[in-house]
Amino acid sequence: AGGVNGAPAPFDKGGVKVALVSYISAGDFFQAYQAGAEAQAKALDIDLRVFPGRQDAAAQREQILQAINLGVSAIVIDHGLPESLGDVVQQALDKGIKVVAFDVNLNNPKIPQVEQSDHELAELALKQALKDNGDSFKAGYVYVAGFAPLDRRNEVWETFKKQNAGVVEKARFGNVSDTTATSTADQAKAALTANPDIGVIFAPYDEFARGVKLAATDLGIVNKLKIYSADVSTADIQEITEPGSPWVATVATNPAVVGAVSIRAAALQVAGQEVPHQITVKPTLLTQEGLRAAGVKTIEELAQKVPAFNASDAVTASWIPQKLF
Ligand code: SR1
Repeated sequence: AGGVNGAPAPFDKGGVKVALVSYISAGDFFQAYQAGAEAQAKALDIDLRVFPGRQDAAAQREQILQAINLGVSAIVIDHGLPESLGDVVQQALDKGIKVVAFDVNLNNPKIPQVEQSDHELAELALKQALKDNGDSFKAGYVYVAGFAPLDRRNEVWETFKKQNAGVVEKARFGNVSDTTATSTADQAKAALTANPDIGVIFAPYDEFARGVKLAATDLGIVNKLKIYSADVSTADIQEITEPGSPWVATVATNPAVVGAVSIRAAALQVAGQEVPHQITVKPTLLTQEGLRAAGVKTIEELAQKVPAFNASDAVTASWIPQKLF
């Protein structure tokens, strides 16, 4: 560990221990988020300890206790169930450990909350659905309650239905597990078979959208369905832009940038510097048409064309290296 030139203590010496404790690790979004956190940690000469998530609340609690015992200076908590985290997070704070929460509402003024502006994300996706389909359509909706970003996106969906009486939710389904896409595909198949008049699916998580696309392909109905989602990855871009794909739009940040922002929020707190309570990384609407026209095939190519995919100006400081990807 050599430290970072010009950085305040303890980053001038390097080797500051930080833990990243995730609830979910499977899937493109979470892998890219972790990669971004690792890149930012490396640039700050942080000794990042990654605790992979297994969708297991008890295991996540145990991992937070392990991180406390390791003597970390900060813990980034990436998703999770707030009811099972409150007391262990309080133990960390009581020991002077700084905590950052990404997409989990820990409701503590000492814990900055990172999010992707989920209301705006859902609004952009649904505005595109209206533009493409008019204000009267039968919809399927993919949702699992209890995940902060999905709950925030759900608030927008509920308002959207009230404002657009012609939009009818015919089916609601969804699953979050280590097999989210395939389990959601099984549910989607049943929902689409029972409701052949569904023409639009709001699936605000890329694993959900992938599952619905799988179901539509198996049922041979890709040409009568349009899928609107959240998130993006290189694999998603390929699925969106392939000929005949029903996945017509997504609204997304670069998850690697969100991971980097989470580490910066932890580092600034450890250095004794101010961090806003609410830290937002804004998403961008990406349509199938736009991606095809731009010839974008990977997230790296997207980052070259859309500046927001390269970096965020949230929680920066002159001593924090930012050119990571
Ligand atoms: C189960 S929650 C999944 C969401 O978390 C992140 O906010 C991603 O955007 C993903 O859609």
